[in-house]
Amino acid sequence: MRAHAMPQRWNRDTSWPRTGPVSCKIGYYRALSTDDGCSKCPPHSYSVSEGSTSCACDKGFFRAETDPASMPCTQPPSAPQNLISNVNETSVNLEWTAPVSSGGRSDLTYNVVCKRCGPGPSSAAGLAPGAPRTCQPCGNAVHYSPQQLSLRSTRVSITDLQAHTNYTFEIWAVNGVSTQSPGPQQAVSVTVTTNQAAPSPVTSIQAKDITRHAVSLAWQQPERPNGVILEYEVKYYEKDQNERSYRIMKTASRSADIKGLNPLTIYVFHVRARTAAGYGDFSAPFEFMTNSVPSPIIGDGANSTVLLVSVIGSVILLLIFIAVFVISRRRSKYSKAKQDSDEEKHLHPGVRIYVDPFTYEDPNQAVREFAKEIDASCIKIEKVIGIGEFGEVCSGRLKMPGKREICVAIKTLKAGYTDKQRRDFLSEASIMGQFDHPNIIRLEGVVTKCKPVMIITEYMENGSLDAFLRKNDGRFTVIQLVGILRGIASGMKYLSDMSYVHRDLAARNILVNSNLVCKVSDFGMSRVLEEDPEAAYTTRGGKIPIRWTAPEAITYRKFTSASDVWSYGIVMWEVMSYGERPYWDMSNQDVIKAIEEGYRLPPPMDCPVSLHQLMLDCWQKERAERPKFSQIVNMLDKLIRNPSSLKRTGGETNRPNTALLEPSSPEFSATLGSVADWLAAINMERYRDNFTAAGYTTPEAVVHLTQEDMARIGISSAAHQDKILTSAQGMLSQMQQIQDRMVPV
Ligand code: ACK
Repeated sequence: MRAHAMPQRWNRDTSWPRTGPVSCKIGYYRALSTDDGCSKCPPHSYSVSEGSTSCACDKGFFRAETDPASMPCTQPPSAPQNLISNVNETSVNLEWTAPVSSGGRSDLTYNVVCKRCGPGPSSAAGLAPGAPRTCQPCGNAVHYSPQQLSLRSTRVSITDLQAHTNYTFEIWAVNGVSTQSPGPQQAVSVTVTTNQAAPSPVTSIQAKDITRHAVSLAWQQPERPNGVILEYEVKYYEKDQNERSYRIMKTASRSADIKGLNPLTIYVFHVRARTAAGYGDFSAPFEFMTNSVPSPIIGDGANSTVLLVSVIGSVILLLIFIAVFVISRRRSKYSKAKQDSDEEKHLHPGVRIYVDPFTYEDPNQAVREFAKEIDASCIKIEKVIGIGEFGEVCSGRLKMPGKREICVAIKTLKAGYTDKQRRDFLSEASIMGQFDHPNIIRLEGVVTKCKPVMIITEYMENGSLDAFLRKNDGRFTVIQLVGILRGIASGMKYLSDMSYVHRDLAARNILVNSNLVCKVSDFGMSRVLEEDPEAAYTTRGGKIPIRWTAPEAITYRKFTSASDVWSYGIVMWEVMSYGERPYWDMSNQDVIKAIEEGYRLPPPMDCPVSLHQLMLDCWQKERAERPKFSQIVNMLDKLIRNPSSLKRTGGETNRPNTALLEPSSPEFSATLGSVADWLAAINMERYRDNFTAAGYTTPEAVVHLTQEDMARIGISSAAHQDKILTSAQGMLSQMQQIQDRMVPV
């Protein structure tokens, strides 16, 4: 037998006689007359006559040009599966899984087709339902990573798309016989809408009228504005000075007259545009030198005499300029210092500024700009979970085409709403849609084209923080509580960086998910600017959550990020006391009065001193002295990294206690007045009779209580003993403080 020495072939029929050149029978072939023998037709192929040199492919099967005759005939692949899209501003990531059938080949690749489409039937204003979308190829401006064609991986990133635009992407599975198949090819497609994005950089800057001290600059709109350009920012500095010392000018037009420049000095200019999505990148540097004469030498205002004088003057002065270059460099130290103090403004590149939807002439425009319209058919409402200001709040599921199904919360606008109610309701979505932070509730989109009007947000399994804490009283470690506080502070830092003032920060407006991640929510209070150009804020119906609000916001409606910091201090207290009501059952008027007189909430039971100190810092009367949210985040991070700093609690503190209630003061009598009232305020009134029977009838009598005393009068629960003891010690320290104040030092 020689079979083992022959080249390996598909299904060689070794029983066929091999002596002499015999023609192959039907179903067999011999590619070359020099081949050793006949071979059986490979799968999906056949030969219909004797002596075939190749086998033809069955119907629907093909052979690529480079396929050997011994290879089975194959088919194009079926469509890729499970295409999922992920939109990030003007980029889209696509992922899919391999087709069910590769067609019997191993050279499977994928091609991406990108089409830019008009508005869809469900979201297009004025487009009849069922009307076809008009689509066109995306063109060369779009980029694909790793590539658009012949992709081996099952994912691709597509960047440089236009903002707020519908795109349809098709993923085609392709193999070596795809081009031969006459039938319809299989692809999978997904349609997405890109989000807002900052404008692309300004590119063409020109200097028009240059004089000794001024220049007129003009530029073109960025190639991709990605929205309405609200303003341009021009940054400029002397070239021989450090870039850190620069000046800024803002303008709404595409030109700027820059004044106050030094003669014969080279300046560097950068321009960037801002839309509702924030600032784009700065342009590349644009340099020019100021003139030596007062009249312009370039542009419309130039005349020939002045031009000649200018040029000569410029040459002479340029020589002088070079000669004194070294000296001027030395002097520039002074001028830099001056600039640092007088003019320098530090930019925060890339920081987005929140846009108040009420500044839009048509608030619906803000909704269109910041919130994605969702087709109602994508939403399944499952159950009512609460009642919001405008209607029911439900939980349910959202399944967008090409996306995984997710749990959502659905806020509905109840029937019979007025125009104003609709506007106010949707303003929350226009606000929320501008934020993108792990500690801010995420907006999925809105339903405005049919009723009920809905706002769809991510679902937070554990609901509001205040109720969640009350339900889980005492169940968390201090580190877990600090983690909660850190998340809220981080969300608030993001909001304050965006110049957004919340004005209603409270534990009831924080939502908690199943991982204990807290997210700031409730952006519903209408932020109506008063007509006063000083821009003091007012609240809807003048309602202010007194217990959570800073004094200056209550008295003269000065709502700022610093007043949000005050509210944050109250949230800290709510968290550390597991959802206790701030200032218990005191009336709003008493709270305002007590705060005005310098009293502050005492540390909750078991609250680390460092955290109560941070609360007190947040409650500084002078708002400038309160910490910024960035400092609060840093501080909490430090405490988390160093848990021993959280060990010391109120009981051991010798820090002056500025706690709210002062037992010997008239306020104390007015608010608590008796041991019974005090016990009620700390939720321990069940022991009123125990105290009375044992003769503890005045605050002075209880402040020296010990654990043994409590056991003796029948308070056996260790947790209750702790609570009463901590509160009694708080009272004692207030009394001592009052005595200290009365004793002249
Ligand atoms: O305390 P809760 O369970 O949490 O009751 C209120 C109710 O709806 C009315 O506001 C709950 N709620 C609001 N938004 C969400 C959300 N995104 N996820 C889960 N529950 C929510 C809130």
